[in-house]
Parts: sequence; C-alpha cells; structure tokens
Amino acid sequence: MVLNDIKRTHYARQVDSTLIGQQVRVGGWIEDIRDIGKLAFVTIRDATGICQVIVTGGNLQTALQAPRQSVVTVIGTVQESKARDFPVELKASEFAVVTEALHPLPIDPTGRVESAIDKRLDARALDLRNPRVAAIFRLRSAGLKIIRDALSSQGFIEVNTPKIIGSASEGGANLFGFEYFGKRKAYLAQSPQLYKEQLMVGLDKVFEIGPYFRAENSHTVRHLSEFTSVDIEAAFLDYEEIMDILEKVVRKIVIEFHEKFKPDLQAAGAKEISVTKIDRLTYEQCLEELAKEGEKLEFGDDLSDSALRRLGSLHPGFYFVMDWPLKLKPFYIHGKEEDLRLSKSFDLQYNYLELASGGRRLHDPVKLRSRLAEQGLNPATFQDHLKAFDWGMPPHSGWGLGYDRLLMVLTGEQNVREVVLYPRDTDRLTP
Ligand code: AMO
Repeated sequence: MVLNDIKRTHYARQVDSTLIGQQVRVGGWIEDIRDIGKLAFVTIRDATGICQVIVTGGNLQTALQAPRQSVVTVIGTVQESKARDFPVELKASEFAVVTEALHPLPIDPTGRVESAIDKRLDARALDLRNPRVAAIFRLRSAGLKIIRDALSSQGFIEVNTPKIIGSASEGGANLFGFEYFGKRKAYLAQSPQLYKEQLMVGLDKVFEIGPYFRAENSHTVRHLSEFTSVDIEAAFLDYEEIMDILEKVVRKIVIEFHEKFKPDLQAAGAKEISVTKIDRLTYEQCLEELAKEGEKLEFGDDLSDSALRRLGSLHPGFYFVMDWPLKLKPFYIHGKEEDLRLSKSFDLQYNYLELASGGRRLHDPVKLRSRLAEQGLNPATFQDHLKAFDWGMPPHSGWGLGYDRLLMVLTGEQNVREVVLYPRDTDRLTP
C-alpha cells in the first residue's frame, strides 16, 4: 500500500476482530492524541465511527505535531487492543497528515465542550462531525426515503413544481417578492398549493417534497423562513381518507425509525415515541375541552399557543383537530355541507406543535371565485390557476406536512434549527 493513494480500504466501524493480522488503510480526523513517551494512542474518527491507532517510531513526531481534527490517512495492521473502549486497534506503519485543521477551531466537534446553537450554526459543516448531529441528518435522509416509499406504494407520483412564481399561493401575507428581469414582480412559493391542485386535472395522485418560503417575522423555535414540506394531493378522495394516509405515513416513519435506525436515534438522544391510533378531535370538541380547563374561546377563535399547549397535555403525542370554522381556513378549503360554518379541514398536532394541515378543496370554479372575493383576494390575479378548474377538475383533497417539525418530534429536538442543515430565519442568512 502507498499513502499517496487516497482510497480507504475500511471505514473505522469496519475495523474489527475479523481483520486481526491484516493491513488496512483508514482515513479520518484526529480526535485525540495521548502521548505516552515512545508511542502515542491516536483516535481517528470518520463518518461511521472511531478507531484507535498506535503510533511509534518515525510516525510519532508527525502525529504529535498534527493539530486535532486534522485529516490523516493511516496504514496499519489490525491487532487486539487492551483498551477498554476498543477491542482492536491499528498498529500504524504509515501515518500521514493530509490536511491540517486550524487550531483552535470555532467549535469542538466532539461535543465535549458544548457551544451555543448560533456558534454551531456558524460552523455548521464542522458541527456535522459531532456524532449526535450527524445522526440527526442520517435520520432526516432515512425519513424522506420512508415517506417516498410509503406514498409511491400507494400510487402517488412525485412531482416538482416551480418555486419562482408569478402570484401568491397562500394569499398575500408572508410572501418574499423580488424583481424578475426588470420586467415584473416574482415571488418565492409559499407552498405548492395551487400547482398540486392543478395537477389533479391530469395526474390523479401526486406528492412533492420541497421548500416553502415564508417571510415569517416569527422568532420562535418552530418557525423558519425556508423549510421543507411533504405535500400530497389526491383526486376523488375526501379529507378523512387523506387523514388516513397521513396517519399511515407518520406511523410508518415512527415504526421504521425504531426498527431500523435505533443507533442513530440513540446517538441523537431521542426518546422513544409511539403512535397507535391518532385521536381525531373536532374543533368544537376542542373548545369544549378547553372550556372545562378554564380556557374560554369563542367559536371562530383560532387555537392560541396556550390553548394548544393545554390540548397537548390532554392528548399527549399526535392528535388531529378537524372541522375548523371555514373562515379560519384558506380560500381553497371546502365547506362542510351539513354545517356551513365549518370546513372539511384538519391539522395534525404533536402536543402544542402543528405538524401538518390539509383538507378537501373546492373544485367548483364558481364557488372558488366567490370564496376568493369573500377573502378579499382578487380572482383576476388567480386567472392562471382558475382556468384549470374549467377543464374538468375532479374533487380532491390534500395536505402539507412540515418535515422539519416532524423531525423535531422524532429526534426529540426542541429547536427546528437543529434538524435543518443551514436554517434561514429573520436573523440568519449565512452560512
Ligand atoms: P400550512 O401553511 O399549514 O399549510 O403549512 C404546512 C405545514 O408547514 C409547517 N410550517 C412551518 N414549518 C417551519 N417554519 C414555518 N415558518 C412554517 N410554517 C408552516 C407546519 C404546517 O403545518 N397549502 C397548505 C397545506 C395543504 O393544505 O395542503 C399549507 O401551506 O408544520
């Protein structure tokens, strides 16, 4: 083996007792160096784990001079170890520093010295070397695959709709606008709402996993100005059927995380959560329960943060709130035929946290136009959207699930910024 070849033969996690006597090459970052005179114990971490290397002779000086967290490649023979934490170790024959790390680094990527989240986010790439943080992003990736598989297996096709758009998708509030080639105003999509509905004219069942952009002037642990959502839309399904789909997706991700990703959940410090049947409360039931708890709300009031916290303590874990007053819901939501004050809509909650919202949509273009006007929106600015409703629009329903918030729940994180690589909020636009 020659060291100027950068290829590894094994990841740190793969160096085990089956390799005793064999020569291997590992590459990673120096985590610790323990100098005991004629030799040094060097621990090397890569993306999979950590291994111990014994460095002696001519390599000793190289190892001792290398700043921690420098990248090294090591060729060594696997041998049994007397160390408590390592059943085997590498006896290095070659030890080369590939790139030196700055000393001191802005944060300690081992996590032994804790840094405030802002400091960590300023050095996010380095923060990912911390096994707890890396585990969160492995789970994030695994969750997306579970959701894609779950929806694909139910006949949904994945679509990608534009994020640069010509008019608001969720009404005018919270919209990022910018000049488009000096010719007109353009916006960043608040959601794929209008497009996913238009697709019902041809594609029947669609899902999209993509960014939402919202100029939210909120300084909370659950709001970002760019976040990821899983959106679905399905023709000829009513809202209770798509609640079933959402329930299935959430249950699948919880179960698969616990079945297949326990080590990552443990590394992330997540507590076990369970989902059996998700309770479905109507908005009016919630008002009654809240009144009994001394929290008096009138019909038509939104459920405040404190009301949701109370509901969360009455229904710990996941629960739906359905049949919201129509006037609290966006223009595209369908009313309830049996009670015109109400809508065929729902939110999925986890304790106080809203994870998803959705409902049956208005598919009748005449009703849609009058709802737009009722909500003070100009139907003329929705012309491109409305025309699809004249081409034979089937009845349809859908939801949008805030993926970052779901991950907060699954990993036990209290701040949405922990589960987003490079969060964007009112104060943070870099790195
Ligand atoms: P809504 O506006 O409720 O619905 O958004 C869907 C879900 O997105 C998450 N979310 C957020 N996550 C992080 N930061 C934010 N600022 C933020 N705002 C919302 C929440 C929320 O439940 N078009 C509809 C969906 C539909 O009906 O299909 C919509 O946009 O978890």
